[in-house]
Amino acid sequence: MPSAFDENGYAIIDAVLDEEQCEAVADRVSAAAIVRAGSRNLLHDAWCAELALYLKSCAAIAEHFPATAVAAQCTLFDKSPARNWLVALHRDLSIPVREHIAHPDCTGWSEKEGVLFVQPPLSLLASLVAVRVHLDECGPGAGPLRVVPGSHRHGRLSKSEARHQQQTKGEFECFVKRGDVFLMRPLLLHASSKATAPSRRRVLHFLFGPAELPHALRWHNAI
Ligand SMILES: O=C(O)CCC(=O)C(=O)O
Repeated sequence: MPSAFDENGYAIIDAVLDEEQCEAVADRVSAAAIVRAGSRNLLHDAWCAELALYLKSCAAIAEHFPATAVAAQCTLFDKSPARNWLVALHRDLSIPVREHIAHPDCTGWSEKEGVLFVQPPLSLLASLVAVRVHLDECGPGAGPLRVVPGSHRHGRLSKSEARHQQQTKGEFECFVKRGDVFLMRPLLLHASSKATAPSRRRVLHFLFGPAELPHALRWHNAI
């Protein structure tokens, strides 16, 4: 029987990090932000690679992917009224890879912060799991992620089909406590609004996937 995660494409896992762990990770994040202009390549830092392994060791997270899965990316989203943004409804279709491969199923090549990204086949995207570690409580005013339940199960979607999904299925607003994890399929339609409260919403967004990629693609970095 499919799990609620398989059906909905998301799940909240309570208290993955305790207060002390949150504080320690938040300190590392602050230090990393000082030395690094970008925020997508945190997995190169030892503390972040260690956190990825810790997440994989948590049964409530690990049950959602194979034991051989690897962490392939960690992005920091640090939202507050001072550093604010909104994201329109979309799915995450690109993965970071080591080199260019000429194959018709590998499209949409791009480069961000010196890392090469590609849109791999949908079958691979469907197997990925994003693990979002919340370092702050996230309520309605903090610009939480909004997701369209079950929208990851619908293959390729045009803009109008995505809007239709949003209208018919509604949205789930991801309110969590500090230390909680929000698990989601990258193919889940998601968006977020600007923060309106005097809050801070720091999220470490890890991407987990299979160690071996199709068409001789290789992850940019894998832990
Ligand atoms: O956390 C956010 O506000 C945006 C996250 C997002 O859009 C993404 O991971 O693609």
